[in-house]
Amino acid sequence: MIRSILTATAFTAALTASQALGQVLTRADLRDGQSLTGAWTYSIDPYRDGLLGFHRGEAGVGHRRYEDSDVDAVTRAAPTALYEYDMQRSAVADLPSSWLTHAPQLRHYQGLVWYQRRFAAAPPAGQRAFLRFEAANYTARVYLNGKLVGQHEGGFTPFAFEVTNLIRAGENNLTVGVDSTPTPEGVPPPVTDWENYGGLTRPVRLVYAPATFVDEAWVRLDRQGRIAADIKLNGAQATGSPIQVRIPALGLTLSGKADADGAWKGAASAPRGLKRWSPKSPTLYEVEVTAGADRLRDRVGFRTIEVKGSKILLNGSPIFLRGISMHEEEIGEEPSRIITEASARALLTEARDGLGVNFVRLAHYPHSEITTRLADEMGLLVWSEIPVYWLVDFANPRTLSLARAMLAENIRRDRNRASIVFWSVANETPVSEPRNRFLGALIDDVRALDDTRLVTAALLSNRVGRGAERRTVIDDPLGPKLDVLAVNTYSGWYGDDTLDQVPDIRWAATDKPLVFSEFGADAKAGFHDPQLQRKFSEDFQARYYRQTLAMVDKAPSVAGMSPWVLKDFRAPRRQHPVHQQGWNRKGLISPTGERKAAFEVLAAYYRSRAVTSPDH
Ligand code: GCB
Repeated sequence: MIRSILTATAFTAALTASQALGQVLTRADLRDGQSLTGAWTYSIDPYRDGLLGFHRGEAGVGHRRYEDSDVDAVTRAAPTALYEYDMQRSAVADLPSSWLTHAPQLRHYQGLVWYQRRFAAAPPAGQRAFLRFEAANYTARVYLNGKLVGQHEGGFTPFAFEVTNLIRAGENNLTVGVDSTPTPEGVPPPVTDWENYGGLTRPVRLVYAPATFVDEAWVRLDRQGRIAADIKLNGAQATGSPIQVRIPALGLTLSGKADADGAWKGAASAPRGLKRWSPKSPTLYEVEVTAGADRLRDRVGFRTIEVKGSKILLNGSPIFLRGISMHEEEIGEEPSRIITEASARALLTEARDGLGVNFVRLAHYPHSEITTRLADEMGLLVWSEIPVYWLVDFANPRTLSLARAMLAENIRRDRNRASIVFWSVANETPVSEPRNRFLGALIDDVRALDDTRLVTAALLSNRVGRGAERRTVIDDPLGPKLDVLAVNTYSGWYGDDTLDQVPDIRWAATDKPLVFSEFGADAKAGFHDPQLQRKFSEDFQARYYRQTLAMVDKAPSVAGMSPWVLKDFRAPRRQHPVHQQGWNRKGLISPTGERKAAFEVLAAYYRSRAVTSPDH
């Protein structure tokens, strides 16, 4: 790893001090605009010279990658000029993609990379222009035509900056400095169990909208069973502007006028003909929101999700969640977090049609909008989470505001996705007072932003009692604040239990639904050891699944599971030279998609579950 003299913490502190987080610009993926994906040039900047000079003052002219200059022309005109970069003649990368695969020497690079794209624009008269990034990992500074337009921290949620006054008719120069360096006060923290894919990993677009436009359009079936809409306009003409929400296939129109804040809420009883969204029939309706000159469309499914005792009810009937966890990493030898519709479809299809799942846990951070839209279409229930993982700096107010911003960005982005049934606020975080307060604040935020979904967190469990009384309990003080208890458990892989003991591990009953949010064991595809059944063999993993499923079957209150994990994924902590080679091998399929023996064990289990608890 290449190290930097300006610490990453100093870099992000400078970011947040100078500029607030960007807007989400909800549903922007459906707006008119111009795609800026494709060829960008890039330049690494391990010492962050493009930001600060060698005595920590202003960066030297010859280092400022973001300037709107033609380095070659400048140095021809002034032979004394010294430039130590030239973005126009730098290497070219095809974005979106992490930089880890741009060139072999970048495979382990963590730090700052500058990207530049020159493009022609033709801004329509009277329209506002925004640059919208679906994600940049981890911090991003965005410059248009040499001017800083904004900065954002957080690698998995979208942000947008208005550039109406900076965009030029004709040639434009967009430069983005992306720094992947994790910081102790960031979210996620520096130590995780997945690859830190630095870069512009999701699409970038120039989006146009009228002077007053629909900035938020949350449309859903509310808790009273009505179709409800919360609309927020942005622009000088917002106040008093007439708003219409139409669902033509249902013959439904809601209308009203924006208040002084540009906001309006409306609701109407759901028409009798409404077909509710479910895994069995994932019906989506065209929804059209109009306000003044703006018209925004979305495809929305309508369903309810609630908890009754230890059951999860979808549209009023109990559903068992036959799930799988997955990382955002495409199938292939050298993944680079390139999520296209095809790569997302390949993962979700293997989960739904291969394993027979009706539920995916999108771990451990918000996945691409492409994936959540596809889940809507394919009828997959979704667990969505933010990367409050292991040990974040719970006592630090800055870390809390960052996590709250990410949570809000994620919820605002995806509140219209019927597939999403859980918002999860954390994964395996150690219990402490500051942590309980931190997560408590996040849970309150979820409830304020969206009262139509369930709140959960992946917790840890404890063994209590002796002999016949020995059982596993979830005694996390966060439990009472959650709708669904979720637990990660690895007995038989980590810890001292043998696989023979696993089926007899007893779980205490809970008064809420319990989801086994993770269990799993590593196996290197192709390594068989039928006799000894050593760890890392497919045989061990298959037996681990059989034994763990027997345990799950005996546990009371179980409403579902999402074993760990669909596919082997890059994990720098995993360096066994024979079995792991930098991959977490708990996948049911290998990096290139070969199914391991345990795949069929889980698939067979889900086939039998689908008979006893059919989807509806
Ligand atoms: C966990 C974590 C997950 C890891 C997994 C493992 O509990 O939540 O991120 O990858 O265990 O493989 O150890």
